Amino acid sequence: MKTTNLALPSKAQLSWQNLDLGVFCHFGINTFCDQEWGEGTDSPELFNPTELDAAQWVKLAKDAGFKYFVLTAKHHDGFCLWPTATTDYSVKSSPWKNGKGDVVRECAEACKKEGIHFGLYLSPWDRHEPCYEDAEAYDDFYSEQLTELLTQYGPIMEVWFDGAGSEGREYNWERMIGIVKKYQPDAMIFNMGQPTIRWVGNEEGVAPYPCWNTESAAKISMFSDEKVNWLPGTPEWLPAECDVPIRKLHWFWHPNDEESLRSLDELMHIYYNSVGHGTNLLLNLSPDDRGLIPEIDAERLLEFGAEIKRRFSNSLGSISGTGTEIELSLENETTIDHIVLKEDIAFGERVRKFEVSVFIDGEWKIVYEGSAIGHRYIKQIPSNKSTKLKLVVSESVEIPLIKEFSCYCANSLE
Ligand code: FUL
Repeated sequence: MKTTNLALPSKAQLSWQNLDLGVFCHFGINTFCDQEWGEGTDSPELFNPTELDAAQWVKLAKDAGFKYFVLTAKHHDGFCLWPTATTDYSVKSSPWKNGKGDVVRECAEACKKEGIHFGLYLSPWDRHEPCYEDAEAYDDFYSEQLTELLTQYGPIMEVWFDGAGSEGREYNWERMIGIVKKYQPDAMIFNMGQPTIRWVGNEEGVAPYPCWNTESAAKISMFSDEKVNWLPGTPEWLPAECDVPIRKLHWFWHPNDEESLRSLDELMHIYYNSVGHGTNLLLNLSPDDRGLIPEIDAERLLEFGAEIKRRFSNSLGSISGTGTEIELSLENETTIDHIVLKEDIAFGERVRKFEVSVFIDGEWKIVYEGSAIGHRYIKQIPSNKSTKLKLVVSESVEIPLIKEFSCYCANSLE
């Protein structure tokens, strides 16, 4: 099959896109200071979770149906959750486990045990480290931190480079990317240097529609309209990830903040607009100062996972096919209120325009007209009884390869 003009995903990107759901985990010195952005001046003495249990965090993610887990090994405050040799500003200077603990290791082991992928966030911006002022010295420092993380904790599936605070700053990305490629060649690289996945451009968990997999310009951070200056060799295929906290506006845990927990409806809205638009969803959980995910957050996550399953694990009918017209016949007349479409993106994103019709009262009625299908497109349609549906692709680049055309009665409020 000739696909010369189409951007194609790498094998690693394809596997990553198939994961769909990840848990982001913000935990660190901020957790103990009721703050989001520490200045790097808080004493390590404050870091003292009394019941830290990374197994609880990861098992929860797994039980809710999430497939990967990304931990903030170091946030902007510079405090390291592993006993790095690069600085004393870390768990080793804290009272937790008498300075002998390693949160990164505990998470890595829990992920291994639960069989879910592990990723790490390492903030380039470091408000504690004195050598941050000296670009070259800091590149050495950061390279060493990256090397430690990528060589001591087993397979790393994603490296999250946050642009916040680094607006206008140049790091030696060639060097950093070289380190990732050397030690974790299959790891996804988030949004900086030579990324393999990109930021969706907001922290609402909402991807635009269409959200093509080939967007070549993304913003560096929430705090700048600056475009990211990516290295040559950045792949054309660049799927997006939607990162969003389960507690509105808060990435770290704060006391008495329960009311900012998103409702199930809000989470489902996020799901339709992220996974339903073909991106991955990286939903943030914040362990509290005990070192546990608070019970209400844990329950909400489980409810969310259960609701996704309830709506989308029993299709009424499903078909795959090649070409511009595909019909999906159902065994019995059934109420339909959702459609799910997927292209075989291993061969690129081909569909540019399509419509879906439902056979109602003896005639075909168009219920939806769209543009992108890509990895996945979920759409709620007006609820109708029918025995068959039709997908017509009116514009495409090369022959459409539809991996899945399915319908559901999810009976949702979305
Ligand atoms: C932002 C950071 O400033 C937030 O604190 C958080 O880490 C979020 C994921 O990215 O840019």
